[in-house]
Amino acid sequence: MFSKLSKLRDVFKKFIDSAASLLTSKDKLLDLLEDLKLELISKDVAYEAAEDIASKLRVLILEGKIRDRKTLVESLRGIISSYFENAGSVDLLGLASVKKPFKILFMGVNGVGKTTTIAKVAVYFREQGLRPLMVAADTFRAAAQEQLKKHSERTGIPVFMGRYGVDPASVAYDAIQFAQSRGFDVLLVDTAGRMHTDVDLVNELRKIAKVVKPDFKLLVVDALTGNDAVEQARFFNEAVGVDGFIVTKFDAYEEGGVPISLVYVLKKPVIYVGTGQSYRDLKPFNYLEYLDKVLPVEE
Ligand SMILES: Nc1nc2c(ncn2[C@@H]2O[C@H](COP(=O)(O)OP(=O)(O)O)[C@@H](O)[C@H]2O)c(=O)[nH]1
Ligand SMILES: [Mg+2]
Repeated sequence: MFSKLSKLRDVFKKFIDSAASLLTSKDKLLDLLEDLKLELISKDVAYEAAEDIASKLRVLILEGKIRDRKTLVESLRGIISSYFENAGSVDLLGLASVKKPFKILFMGVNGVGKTTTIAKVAVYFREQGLRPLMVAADTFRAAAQEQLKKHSERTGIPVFMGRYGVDPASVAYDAIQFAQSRGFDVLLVDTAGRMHTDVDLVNELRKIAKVVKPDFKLLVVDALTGNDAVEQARFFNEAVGVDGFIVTKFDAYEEGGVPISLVYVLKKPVIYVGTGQSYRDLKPFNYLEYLDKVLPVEE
């Protein structure tokens, strides 16, 4: 699932190598922590998360719990694992299979890969036996409608279109009636990713959320935007709430820290990652696999 992420891995490796040669001196070990913190931040680990990792390690060092390389790696893995565990996990397919129609609101800034991701999720759900309907509720840009229509033509997954400039909440409302009468299992609602102002965007999203009453609010972020992904997460979370994330462009992502930042700061799980431009390039996110890549137990 994770071919890249090499820069975060290098940071951890360098830290572990240095620390392993200084285990007899608590002071020297403690000195490494400030450097680790800064290096983590430079690899997209949010400041608060990097600080927490360093301070938890500090306690373990002072308590004499870091005895060898193995306990060091395990401690680090334990600290970061706890962030993912605290964020919980979501079986979106399972949820979508029991409630009909299951309504998912897709949110995200333009360009992150939101519309492509909707098509990927729709294809995945169809493969699992569900009937998805994509809803083009971004009526702010004419191109957004066209984009979803194109994905519909290529995948054969139906799309409910709103006219350009029409109230997106009314498009979403009509789409729900349509889905109910035609027996669709899942509604995947595309929303605007930018408007004249942030206030306009927040008001529009709130209005859509009020009408749609989504069963799940998914935020799509682009790994390559690094710390901005977390800022976007805060923004959408404050505006309408976020239940989970999809992180796109993982196939090209070297820095590596975005998943840690999202789960630490927002305490909501990463559900899927985008791993390419084709419809099949969507993978369930497994944090243990992610940790195996950035912080392997065996060196
Ligand atoms: N490499 C890669 N490209 C992606 C991924 N997801 C989306 N893209 C590309 O990102 C670009 C923007 O995607 P789009 O769905 O139009 O973004 P939107 O503006 O958020 O709706 C397109 O060229 C997509 O093919 C991914 O997981 N990996
Ligand atoms: Mg789009």
